[in-house]
Amino acid sequence: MERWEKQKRGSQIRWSRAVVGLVLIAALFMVLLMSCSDDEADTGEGAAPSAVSGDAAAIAEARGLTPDDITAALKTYTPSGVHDDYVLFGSGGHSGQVYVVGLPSMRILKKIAVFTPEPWQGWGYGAASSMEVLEEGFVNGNPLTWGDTHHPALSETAGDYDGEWLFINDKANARLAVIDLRDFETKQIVKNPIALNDHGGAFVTPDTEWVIEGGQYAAPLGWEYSSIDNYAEDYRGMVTIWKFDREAGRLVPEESFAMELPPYWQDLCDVGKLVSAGWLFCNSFNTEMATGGVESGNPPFETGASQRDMDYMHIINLDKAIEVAQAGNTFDVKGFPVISLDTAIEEGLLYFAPEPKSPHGVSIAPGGEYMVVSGKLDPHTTVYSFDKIQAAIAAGEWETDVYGVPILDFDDVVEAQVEVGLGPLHTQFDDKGYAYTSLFLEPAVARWSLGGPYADLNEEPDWSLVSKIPVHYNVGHISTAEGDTVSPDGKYLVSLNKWAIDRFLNVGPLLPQNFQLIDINEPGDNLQLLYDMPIPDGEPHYAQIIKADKLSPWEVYPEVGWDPHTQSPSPYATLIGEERIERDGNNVEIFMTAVRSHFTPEHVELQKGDHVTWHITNVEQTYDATHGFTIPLYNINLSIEPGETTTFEFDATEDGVFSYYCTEFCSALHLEMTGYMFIEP
Ligand code: RUQ
Ligand code: CUA
Repeated sequence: MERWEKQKRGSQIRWSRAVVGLVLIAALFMVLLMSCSDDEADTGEGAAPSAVSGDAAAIAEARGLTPDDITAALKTYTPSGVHDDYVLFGSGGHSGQVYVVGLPSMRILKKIAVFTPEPWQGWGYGAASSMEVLEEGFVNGNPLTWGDTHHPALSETAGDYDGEWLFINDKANARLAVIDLRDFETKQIVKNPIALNDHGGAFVTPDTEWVIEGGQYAAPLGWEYSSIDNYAEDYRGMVTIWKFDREAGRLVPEESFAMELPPYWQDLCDVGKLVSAGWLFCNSFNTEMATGGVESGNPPFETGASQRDMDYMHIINLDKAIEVAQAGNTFDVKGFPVISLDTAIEEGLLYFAPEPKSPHGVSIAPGGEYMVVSGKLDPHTTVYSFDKIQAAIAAGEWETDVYGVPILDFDDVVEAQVEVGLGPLHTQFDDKGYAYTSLFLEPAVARWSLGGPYADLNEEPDWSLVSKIPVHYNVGHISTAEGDTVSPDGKYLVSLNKWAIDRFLNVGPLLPQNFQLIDINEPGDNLQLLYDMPIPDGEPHYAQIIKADKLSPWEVYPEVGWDPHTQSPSPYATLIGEERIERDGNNVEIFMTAVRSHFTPEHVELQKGDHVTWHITNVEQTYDATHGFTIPLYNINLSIEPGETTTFEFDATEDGVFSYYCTEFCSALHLEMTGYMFIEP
C-alpha cells in the first residue's frame, strides 16, 4: 500500500518535472531547428520550411501531446538512415513466421518465412530449397503449411546471445525450425518423432549444443491410439533434447533423444546457466490428470486441471540424461530413443518441486541461481534456489508421486515468494537486479527486486514489489533486452499483449495484437511506456531482443552461384555466357541467368509432358539487387537474391504461351525483364 502511495506521489513529482522538461525540450527544438536552417542556407539546398513549423511546442499543443508523450517520442524516434540499437526476434504466432523488429523505433524489418509459404521470399512457391525444408516438416506425407510459433531462441555462446542462429517451435504440430542469421532464412524443420504438439521449446543450452523441446498435452508416445480411460497408464508427457551441430547448422535427429515424463502437461522450460548449467527446468499443470469430457458430465478441463494447490516443477539433470542416452539406456518410439520414466527415476534424472496453482513458465535468473515460477491463479511469484534444490536432492528424503518421481519438500527449496499481483505469468530480468513479471489479469508488468541488496534499494536482501506499469491489454510474455542471457542489458522491455481493444483505429472484430515498448532504464518507480506497435498476426507469444551489433548478416551471397540451403557454391551455378537448355528425352534442364534487366534465355521451348528442371543464377553482387521470377498458372514465384542460384522443377502439364517475368522492381527497365515459355501441345 505504502509503496503504491509512494508511487502515486512519485508520478506527481514526475509530472511537474516533465512540464519543466517540456519547456526545455521545446527550447532545444527551437535551437536545433534554427541551426538546421543555417546549415541549409550554407549548403544552398532548398529548405523545407513547411515541414518544420519552427515551433515544437505549438506542434505538441496542436496534437495534444503531454510531456510524457514528448519524452517517449524523443526516446523512440529514429531518423531516416539511422539504425536501431536492438533487434527483436518475435514469434509470428499463427502466421508460422518470425518477426524482426528494430528497437527503439519498433519498425518491422522483416518477417522470416518459416513454417508457412511466403510468396515475396519465394518460400514454398517452387524454389527447391524452400520446398525441401517445408517438406521436412510434413507428417506421414500430410502437408502442413502453417505453424503456431511460440518461443524463439537465439543461439548462445557462454550464455550470451551470439547472433548466429535462431530456433523456434511450432506448438500445433511439435516441430522445431532452424534459422541461419547470416541470411535470415530457415534451413531446417524437424518434426518431433514422438509427440503431436509441444510447448516448452525452443530453449538452448549455454553453448547451444542442445535445443530443448518440451511437450504440452499428454498423449501416448508416438501418438498411438489408446482410449482416454487408459490415461494414467498409456498417456505420457515428454521433453525432447535435440543435438545441434553448429558447423552444419542443423539439428541432428540421430544424436537426439527424449525423456518420458508422467502425463502431466509440461508447459514451458528453461535451461540452467552458470551455477545451474547442466540442468533443465520445466513447469507443468494438470497434475490432477483431468481427462475432460464435459459433454458426459465430467468437470471441464479448466476446473479439472486446477483443483490441486500445487503442480510440479520438473527438475531434470540434463548432463546426466545425456550420458544415459549416449550409453544407450533408452527404448525406441518410432525409432527414436527415449529414456523411460523408470530409468529417469533410477538414475536420478528427474525430481519434482511443488509449484503453486496452475503455473505458467519457469524463468532462470541471469546468474542461474534462481528459478522463478508464477501460478496463474496465485498472486505470488515463487523463487526456488538452485543450491537448496541440490541440497534437498543430496539429502535424499522425499515423498514420491504415483509414478515414483521424487517430490522435494516445498519449504526446503523455496528461497522467497513475492506478491506481485493478479495472474502472474512470465518473468524477465535486467542489469539492475530487478525481475519483471507479466500480470495477465491486471493487466500490468510488475518490477520486483530479485533478492538484492542493490545500490538503489535497501541494504537488506530484498524480495519485494518495486513498481508496476499498466499495459494494454492481457499481457502474455514480456521480453527484456538480452533478457535470457547471463548478462541482460535492461534498457527496454517489450510487453506482448494479446488484446489491443482501444489502442488503434477499429479494423473490424479481429484486432491486431499490441507490442508495447517500455523504458526500464531508470531504477525504482520510473517505468515509462514509450510506444504501441500493432502486430497484424495472432498470436505472437514470445520474443528475444539482441544487441544489433551482435548480428552481422551478409549483404549479398559470398559468391555468384550460391546455394543458400547448403550455404555453399551450387553445382548449378550459371555465369554469363554459360546459359543453356539441355534436353534428354522428356527431361529438360534450363540454366538461366538474371541480371538487370534481362533473363537469359528469353525464349524457352518445351513440349507438353516434359519434366522441367530450371536453375536461375542472379549474377549480381550489388546490395539489394534482388530479382523475382514467376511463371503464371504453375504457381511458381521465386526470390533470387544477389549471388543466389535457385532451382525449381515442374511437369509441363498445361500447353500454351506463358510469359515469365521478374517480380521485383529492380531497375528502370524492370518491366522489360521478361521472357516467353512456349509449351507445344
Ligand atoms: S506461452 S503467454 Cu510461452 Cu506459449 Cu505464455
Ligand atoms: Cu529484375 Cu525486375
